[in-house]
Parts: sequence; C-alpha cells; structure tokens
Amino acid sequence: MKVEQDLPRQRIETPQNLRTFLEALKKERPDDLLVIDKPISPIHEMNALLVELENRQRYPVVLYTNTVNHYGQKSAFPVLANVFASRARNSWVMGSTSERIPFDYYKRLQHPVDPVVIPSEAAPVHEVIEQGDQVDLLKFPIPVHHEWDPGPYITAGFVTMKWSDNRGYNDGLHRCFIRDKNTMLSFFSPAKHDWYILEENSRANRPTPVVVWLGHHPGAYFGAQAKAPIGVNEYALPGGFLGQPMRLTPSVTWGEEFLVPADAEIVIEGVIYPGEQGVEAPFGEYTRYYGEQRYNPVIHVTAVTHRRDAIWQDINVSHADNHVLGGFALEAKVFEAVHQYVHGVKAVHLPLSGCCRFLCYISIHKQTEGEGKLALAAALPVDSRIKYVIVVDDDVDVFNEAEVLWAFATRTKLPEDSITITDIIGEGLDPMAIDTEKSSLINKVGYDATKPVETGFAEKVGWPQEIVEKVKQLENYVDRATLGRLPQD
Ligand SMILES: Cc1cc2nc3c(=O)[nH]c(=O)nc-3n(C[C@H](O)[C@H](O)[C@H](O)COP(=O)(O)O)c2cc1C
Ligand SMILES: [Mn+2]
Repeated sequence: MKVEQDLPRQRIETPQNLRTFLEALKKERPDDLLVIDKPISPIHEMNALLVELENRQRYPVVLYTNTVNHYGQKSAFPVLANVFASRARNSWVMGSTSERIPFDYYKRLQHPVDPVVIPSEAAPVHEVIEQGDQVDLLKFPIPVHHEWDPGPYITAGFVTMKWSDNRGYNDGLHRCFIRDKNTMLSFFSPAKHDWYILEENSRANRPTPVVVWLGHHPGAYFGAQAKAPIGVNEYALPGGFLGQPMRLTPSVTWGEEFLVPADAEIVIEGVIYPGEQGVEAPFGEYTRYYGEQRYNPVIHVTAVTHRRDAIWQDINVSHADNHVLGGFALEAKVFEAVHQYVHGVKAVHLPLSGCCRFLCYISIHKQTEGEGKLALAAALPVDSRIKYVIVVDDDVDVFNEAEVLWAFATRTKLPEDSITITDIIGEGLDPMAIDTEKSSLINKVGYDATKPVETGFAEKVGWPQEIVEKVKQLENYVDRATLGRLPQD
C-alpha cells in the first residue's frame, strides 16, 4: 500500500495503546481499577455511579463489562470511564508527580515526535470495517450522561480535521451527540481550531472530512489535548507522552489523504457539509450546568472501524474525569506565560473546585515587590476560562485550598492587592458571561496574596523541628483504638 512519502515507516516493537495502559495499571496500581460486572445501563446509570464514587472521593478507572446497546441488546463492548479523574494516577502515567505536572507537561510538548504510517492490514483499528449502510453507531453501549441530555454522546473522542494547504492535522476533544445510527452533531466553540477549519471550508463551500477517534493510551490523550499553536501537526504531540511515534494508518474513506490513529479502539469517519446544521443539546457541560440547545454542524458518518473486541472509552463530562484532563494544558500554559516574567514560579494549580478552568493558584518565590502582580498580569489572559487567579508565597501549598484561602484572608488588603479586567472575552459556557453578538464577556480578577518582602511581615507560628517529628508518632501517646474513635470534624 502506498503511504504518505514524508512520514517514516519505522517499526515499533510494543505500540502503546489503551490495553498496554490497562495492563500496566493492573500490575502497578491494581487498586486503581474497578471492574463492574453487574448489569448496568448506559442510560444515566454508568455516569451516576461514577458521580457517587466521586462524592465519596474515590476516582478509580471503571470498566463496565456487562453492558447493553441502544437496541436494548446485550453488548459485546465494555465501557471504560474515569481514566483521567485522578491527578495522582495521571502523574504516574506521565512519569511525574501531582505537583510537577504543569512543568513536565510543558516539557513534553516541547518534544513532539513525528508519527509513523502502517498499512491498513496491520492496523488493529481496522480489524472490523463498516461502511455505508453497515454503519450503526447505536450498536455501541454509548452512555447517556445526564437526565436532560437528548441521547448518547461521545465524550472521549478526538475530532480531527486537516488544515487546508498542508498545514497538518488538528484535533480536540469535542462532544458528539449521536442523533441516529449514522449522523452526529458536534460542538466547536468559536476560536477553537476545528471551528476555524470549518469556517474556512464553509467560506470556500467545500465539505470537511472529519475523523473521531477514541480509546487510546492516556499519554495519547494528554498530547492530543494540548493547546498547540495553529498549524502544528497535532498527531506529533502524543509521541512526546508515549515515548514513541503515534502509529497512523490510511482512513477507509480518504486513504492516505487522511490518516487515522492505528492503535485507537474505534475510529469514526465522516463529512460535514458547508452550512448544514442541526439541533444539539441541552447538554450537561463541564461547568456542571446544562448548556442551552443550539444549532451545530452535522457529521454524516461514512465509515466506522474498530478492534474486534473494542472498548468504548467514555469521559464523565461535568466531573473530575473531564476537569482534570482539560486542566493540564491550561496549567502548562500558565506556567509558560508566568515564568517568562517571574523567575521563581514554584507551582501552578487549577483546582477541581473551579472545574480546573475558572480558578488558578500560583505560588512564587517572591524576591521583590510587585512580582505578585506581575504574575497575575501574565496569568489572567492565558485562557478565556481563567477568571480568578490567586498568587501566594512558596510557603503555601497550592494543592491545599484551605491554605490558599488562609493566605488570601491574611495576606491581602483589597482592593489594592487585586487587579481587575472588566468586559474581556470569556467562556461562553460560563453562566455569568454576558453574550454579545459574537463573543461572551466576563470580568477577571487577580489577587496578590504574597507577603511584602521589603517591610517584613508577621511570622507564621512554629515549633522546634524535633518536637514536630516526635509527636508525629501519635501511637506513643494514644492507643490506636482511642485514636480511631476520636470524632472527625
Ligand atoms: C472531555 C472534554 C470535552 C470537551 N468538549 C468540548 C466541546 O464539545 N466543544 C469544545 O469547543 N471544546 C471542548 N473541549 C475543549 C477542547 O477539547 C480543547 O479546548 C482543545 O484544546 C481544543 O483543540 P484546539 O486547541 O485544537 O482548538 C473539551 C475538553 C475536554 C477535556
Ligand atoms: Mn489545535
């Protein structure tokens, strides 16, 4: 088979995929995998169960093995969800730590690896190929997530398009509503790169080829989810996280003109025709509110290919699985922006409480007055979704929200220690945003909760280190049973 000439055909011994991840997880972190083999419905039940676990502060990867499809028939395909819900587990995948994720994520993006191409016959995702009338998305046990959602949604699918003039592939996670067995509706918020591609093609009155791929090693998700500059070949980004090139194969619909990830579980190929729109949503958004019904582009599915025993990967939108994954790219971008101006950036955290989007905590090693505000000025414009930034000193743990708020409460004098930007472009899904004809406006506020360095500041209370260490052995003072009975506040 002829393959794209400019891509190498290097052989990869152990291609990384969703299965190699699950194997490693079983071996190294067995308690992180919860297999539910009791019958469970894809309609609300799968996601409600993940939320119940989350309410109990449990974030395992969940594999539902006993599923039904949208004809009510027992399905051969299991559903896997919550892969990204735990920051600690993600940092293990990345070979990093919870604290270091923004820095390591940023570093890996600096080292893209060109993908390689393999023939269709060797591609696991081409074990089953269905085209034309054979296409039936409803054969999969695709979850319906929230009560008001109009039906099943793909939430872990990278919607991939090509820039015109050979500027490479772009992908982003965009939800797809399964309208019927072979049409889907997807949502591209304005200024997302896929949105630009659609606009460009629409103006030129040409159809847009679209590929939605899902089920892959989480490293591939981390790379593909990056917010890369326009024109970067986004098939090269997973390589930096997988430690090997991503394997691609010619699509069924367009051959080598449009390559698809060979090691994905499922690939859906389709076309968006210029100007065609259909009704989509309401949908439970990552904000934890329903987003309103809207007109969105229609994807006409031309082919579905999958591994014979494909695993349907789902992301529990509106919850940690969605929040945590999307937050890394923003944390890395905040680090990138702030460290250009402030040298002592120690940590960056977009906490779950702000959906890993709206709130941002940064700690710095402050060396001179004004650095706190400099950090704020750099961080606030990084992304339309970042609304509030709090900068603290490096004696405050940005992963402990009680500490951050303590610093905010005791180290700020408002309004002097804040900067406000009014009526700046914000996130359309933010329920507080004011919609204009073309954009959504919000206010952004940054709080400088760093101590003054030149005038001195009240000292934190403390104890001699050896005493602190000694009392850590609480069992030397109180027996375990008594300790266990002490009420928790
Ligand atoms: C689980 C998940 C679902 C998402 N769904 C959408 C969506 O439906 N529409 C959208 O515009 N962005 C969505 N996003 C955000 C985009 O995937 C993200 O901004 C991405 O970087 C866009 O790609 P781009 O940088 O090439 O524009 C989602 C993110 C996550 C983590
Ligand atoms: Mn992009």
